Amino acid sequence: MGLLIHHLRKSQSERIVWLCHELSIPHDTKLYDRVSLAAPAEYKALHPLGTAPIIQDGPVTLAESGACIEYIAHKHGQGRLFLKPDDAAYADFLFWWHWGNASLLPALARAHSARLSGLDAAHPSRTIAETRESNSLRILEDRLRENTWLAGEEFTAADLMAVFSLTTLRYFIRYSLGEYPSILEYLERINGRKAYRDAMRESDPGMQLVLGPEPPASDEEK
Ligand SMILES: N[C@@H](CCC(=O)N[C@@H](CS)C(=O)NCC(=O)O)C(=O)O
Repeated sequence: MGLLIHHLRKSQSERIVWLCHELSIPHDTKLYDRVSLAAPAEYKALHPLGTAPIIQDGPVTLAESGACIEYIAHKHGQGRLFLKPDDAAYADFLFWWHWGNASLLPALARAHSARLSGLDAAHPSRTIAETRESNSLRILEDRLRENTWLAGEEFTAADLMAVFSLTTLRYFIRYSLGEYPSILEYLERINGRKAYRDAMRESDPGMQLVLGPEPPASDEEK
């Protein structure tokens, strides 16, 4: 069996389909619908973590975005999209590569949960969460004002990791990017990549891409 991407619709596993398009890596994609926002039982049975993405490659079954991206890029893509230690932008690359899933997404999710839970706007748990959320978007805006891609001049896995939180995630966590012109220009550059558009068509056929300042009107909540 070759590389199989189990894609939960409108989820982080879109990153894996996008990676394969960027690197022209042959793959199959199996699509799953959410059940009350969660992954269906069939999906959860694939791996103890039970969250998207999950990939299979011969005897290997792997979950967790970072692990799946590193595995595919190094095993099937000659390490492309990962800068090497002798690259001048190596430290920047490492920071932004980890930041996307270790800081940005948790900051957005935590602030969203604090608001959903009805916590008073002045409650420390909410103010801390919302400060991290706005700080995350602010440092991203500052970075992209001066740089084409997150690591600098070169599109890398760091971009691949960050974009979901700025786009499809906004079907569930509806926040505005209206105050962040450099992030919006960056999303235009992302949409200029054929691999991105092809991957989105493959992973979520018919889905409206979320690239503008305002999130889609939707009933979905996470
Ligand atoms: N840190 C994990 C998070 C994965 C995750 O939370 N995926 C969401 C989709 S965006 C999911 O599977 N949600 C459905 C569920 O939890 O049942 C990763 O990056 O792979």
